[in-house]
Amino acid sequence: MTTAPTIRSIRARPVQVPFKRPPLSASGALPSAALVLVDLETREGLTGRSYLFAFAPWALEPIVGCVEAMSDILMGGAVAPFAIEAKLRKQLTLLDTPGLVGLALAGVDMCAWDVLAQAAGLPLAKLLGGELKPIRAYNSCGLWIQPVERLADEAEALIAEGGFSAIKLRVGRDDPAQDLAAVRAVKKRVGETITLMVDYNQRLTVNEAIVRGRMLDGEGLYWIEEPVRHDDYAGCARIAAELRTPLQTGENLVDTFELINALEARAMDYVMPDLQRIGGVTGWLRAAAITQAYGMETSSHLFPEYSAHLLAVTPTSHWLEYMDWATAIVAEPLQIEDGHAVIPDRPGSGITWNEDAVKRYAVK
Ligand code: SMN
Ligand code: MG
Repeated sequence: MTTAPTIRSIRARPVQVPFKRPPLSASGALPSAALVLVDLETREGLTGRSYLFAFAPWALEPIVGCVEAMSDILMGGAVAPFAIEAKLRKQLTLLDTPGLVGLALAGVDMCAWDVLAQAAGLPLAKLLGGELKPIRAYNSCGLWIQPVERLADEAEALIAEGGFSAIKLRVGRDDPAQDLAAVRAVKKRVGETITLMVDYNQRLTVNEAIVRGRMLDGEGLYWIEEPVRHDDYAGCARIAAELRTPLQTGENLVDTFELINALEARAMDYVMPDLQRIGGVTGWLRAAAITQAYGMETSSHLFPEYSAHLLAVTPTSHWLEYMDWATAIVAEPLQIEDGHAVIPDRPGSGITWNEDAVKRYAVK
């Protein structure tokens, strides 16, 4: 019998990476990609790697603190994700795990699975029982809120970046007519063969979402994402029932308990769990089993490097959200070919750091 690798330490490093196209959603701007790089080192010399998205620079240090506390709890224990999760949840019961603590937990979980896949000499997708098939992706790295005249050129550029057949446009401008003009400008340039999603980033009220959704219903959109508060499941259900365009939500669902609540409320037509909110690889696997049981098409949110592996073992796999936010700091960025993510044929997640870039973008 072989023994599981043993945790020596877990390190967390904050970085602020510049965006190629700085995000401006209907719910605000992001100045830089505030990421926490997590390294789980084992006594056997393996290193599992993941990163977390802190949204705001001020959230970096608290997340680093959470990971460091978890390192103290887990040091000397086995790299066994389910056991790690049980141990952390037991110790954190009184604090509870949603929020920043939950992000740290997910980051540690991803590292643990990375180590297991490396120890087995297999890409994570294969360790989980999948194969290295191309994963259908949409390019989400642009089309932020900006003057309508600029959108068509950017849409074309986004498609050309990896032969994408799908792109996502951000909407939720003060003037609904400008959103309609944005959709039409992009559609006119890219044509009907390109799949176009839109994302409101929770900007609207339920009644606004129904009115604005009806306005866009005839425009051939593939989905309308997060029109209202993500946790207003009853409101989302009303919107989904009123609109012909499918409603997409899920990036803010914390843990599989909330996922079930949302699914039971018929709060969406498609779902897109976020790896760091759903509980890392372990949480994703549970979520994928649940969304399969609900017959719900399942897309990813951010973290394309891990999501590509996971969509390969997701029975109702739908679309991978391609985001290039970690591209500058990983040594071998995720490749996109013909609009599909290429799962790297290397042991583990495939993430290693470009240490020069990490140094350059380190937050002191
Ligand atoms: C999004 C995610 C993270 C930051 C800004 C915007 C957006 C998406 O909701 O789905 O990509
Ligand atoms: Mg979104």
